[in-house]
Amino acid sequence: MCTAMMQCGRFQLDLSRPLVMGILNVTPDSFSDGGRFRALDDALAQAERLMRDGADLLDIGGESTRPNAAYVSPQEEMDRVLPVLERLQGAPVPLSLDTRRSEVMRAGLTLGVDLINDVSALEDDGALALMRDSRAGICLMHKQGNPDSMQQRPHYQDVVAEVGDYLRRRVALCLDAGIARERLLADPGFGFGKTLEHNLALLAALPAVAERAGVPLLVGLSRKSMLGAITGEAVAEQRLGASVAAALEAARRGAAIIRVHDVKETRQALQVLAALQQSSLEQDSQK
Ligand code: 7PJ
Repeated sequence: MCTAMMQCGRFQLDLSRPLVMGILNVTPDSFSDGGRFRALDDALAQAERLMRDGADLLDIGGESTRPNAAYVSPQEEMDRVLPVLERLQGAPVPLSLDTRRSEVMRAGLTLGVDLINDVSALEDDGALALMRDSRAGICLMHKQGNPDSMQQRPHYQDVVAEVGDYLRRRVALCLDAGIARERLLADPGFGFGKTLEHNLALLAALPAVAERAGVPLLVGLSRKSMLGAITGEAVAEQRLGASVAAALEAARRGAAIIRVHDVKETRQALQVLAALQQSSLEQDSQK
């Protein structure tokens, strides 16, 4: 468990229990004549649903960073996410923007996003300075290679040490730039240049990763192909059970924020875990 508070734009987040971040992918609906308007309406409806289901944060992304994903230009990325952010301004939960491009970050910050979730850990030119001058939270994620090729030959001597040390270096860079530690999250980046064995080693050793990073962890395991590899389920949308199990194990190993597609189901699982942990504590104190 994590005792920290986190500064996240308009919000101070209490990380003493794991929070659920709902994923909102904004991609154009190519089958509809409605085009962008239809995509915007769909995204807003999905945001409403995630919040109704109990999402503690929303993570809005317009560029797929999945393995082998097609290239999306920065302008296209902005055309997708900015109208959604504009309409969600003032939302009752923190709005996170999933982007690795500083120009997209800049536009998002202008619209008041509370968190920048960067799978490149602020490696893009200008990203660090931009974040220094804002009050948004930052998630620094590890990846090996780039999404177009990262799953070809992932290689590590000691995946837990290397990922943990990378995160520690990115945290140090932020601290040196004058960014408060309370604004930072780190993420081992499940599936980003990692084999199944690497992913499992990282999940099993999550407390060691957090220890090295020195800030609370955000983890994303929802529907990922590692869960397909374990279960044999080829269809991502059919990996709900595996996703909930993975989320629960991440929470048990101290993850502060869990990034998921299925908010309602994940929350239920976390509520059961919390009730059990509470009961264990009470039994221990009666001994
Ligand atoms: C992650 C992410 C993740 C963070 C994606 C997918 C691929 N951001 N963005 N962590 N994954 N922080 O959801 O399958 O694991 S996109």
